[in-house]
Amino acid sequence: MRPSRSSRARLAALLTAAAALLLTLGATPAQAADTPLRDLAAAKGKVMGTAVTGSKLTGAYGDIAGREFNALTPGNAMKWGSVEPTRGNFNWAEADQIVAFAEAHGQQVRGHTLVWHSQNPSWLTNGSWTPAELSGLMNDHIATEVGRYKGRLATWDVVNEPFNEDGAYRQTLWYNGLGADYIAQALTAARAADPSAKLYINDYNVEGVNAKSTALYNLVRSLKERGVPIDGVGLQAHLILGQVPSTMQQNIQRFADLGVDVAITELDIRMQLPSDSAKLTQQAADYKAVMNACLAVSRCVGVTVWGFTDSDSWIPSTFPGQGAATPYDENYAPKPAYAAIAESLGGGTTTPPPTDACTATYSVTSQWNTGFTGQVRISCSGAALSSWKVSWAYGAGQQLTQAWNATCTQSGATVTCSNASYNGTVPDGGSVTFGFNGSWSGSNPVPTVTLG
Ligand code: 9MR
Repeated sequence: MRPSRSSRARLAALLTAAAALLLTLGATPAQAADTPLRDLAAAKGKVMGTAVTGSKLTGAYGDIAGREFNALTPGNAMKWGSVEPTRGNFNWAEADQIVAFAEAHGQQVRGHTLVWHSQNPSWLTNGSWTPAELSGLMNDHIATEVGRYKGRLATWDVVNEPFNEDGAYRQTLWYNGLGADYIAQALTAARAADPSAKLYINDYNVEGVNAKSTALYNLVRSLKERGVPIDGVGLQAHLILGQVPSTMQQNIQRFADLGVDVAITELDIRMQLPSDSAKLTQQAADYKAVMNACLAVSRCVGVTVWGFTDSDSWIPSTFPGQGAATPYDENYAPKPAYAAIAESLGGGTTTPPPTDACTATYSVTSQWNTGFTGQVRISCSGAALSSWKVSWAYGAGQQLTQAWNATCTQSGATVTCSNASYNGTVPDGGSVTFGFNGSWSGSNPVPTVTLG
């Protein structure tokens, strides 16, 4: 017999509850912070955003996007190729959906992106245009798209990725057709179409001080001098594990000093797969370092992650073998990076009671201008060890110089120490301590130590 409508509904409800329970159980290793990231960020007057895919904004994905973030960036929905696939035929469905979702959830929207060399419709890239035609196409596109959302979007990435790595202008449809002035033209058109939106130039590999970020800096300075409307720079921050540029805060500050805002617009931190606890610990330290670099500069308006879950990240398809770049895993369980973001924003995380009966505790026992001495104590209660290994990731560039009563190595930020020949045994109710010297500058935060 076919189940009745009501028994089918009950079955569906039961299955949903079971799925929710599984998700909850899956999430226990790294509990979500008590306070959503968006509330922590708002208390500091900052943006905590995520890129989203419109079709996914239901179920757990929609719940997290709405609960944890106070800003959304459409990952692809507002690109020219998405909104005008054939000339004069517009498709605003996904862009409209994301804007409506954001408005329903009290979130800002970052429009992304108007003038870029990539993800353009083929009718545009395959056409042959005089400079006047090209300029007309660009200005009309900006007027149409920015005008459609006038007064509703906080920010636009007006020009995306205008520079090569060496700081020369990228040879694009726009640069080749209109010269470098396409940038000023685009900004001017965007301002005319929505005077209340903040207008940005956005690029990657411009997070630290280097040739490319210096070219961007010089461009922004000259635009400001000329009175061209420019409100901010977006530092995308597609980063590699353990490679947060040490000059990031300094770089953010120099843009701020020009009188523009700065946003971290596309943060993700990729690693070689599979991930493991040492890599995820390092990643958490890296996320925290980026957050702290932004939080240290008042004109840094906030941070947007480029997808909040590993199931919605561009990394695996673009960098085969790499991934795990976002703060939530593929099953929506928060990773250590999530807790690191929450901590940087002043939140606490609810950590589950330790399941191991042996624990490792790190402490700094003395510290002077450039150096410090620290120790790790491994204690057992209700269990014992015959050998041990601990690891941690330094979050502020600290470097181990010497260790005693353990064998230690440091690779990037990650330190791994294992027992000496004579102190592998930690009896039930006993402890073993080893010590080390290191160097530091700026700050010397205590890392989280993993035993095992
Ligand atoms: O996340 C976007 C991905 O889905 C697209 O396939 C890709 C195409 O280039 O663009 C990705 O987003 C990019 C963003 O628009 C600009 N900065 C680099 C991002 C990653 O490629």
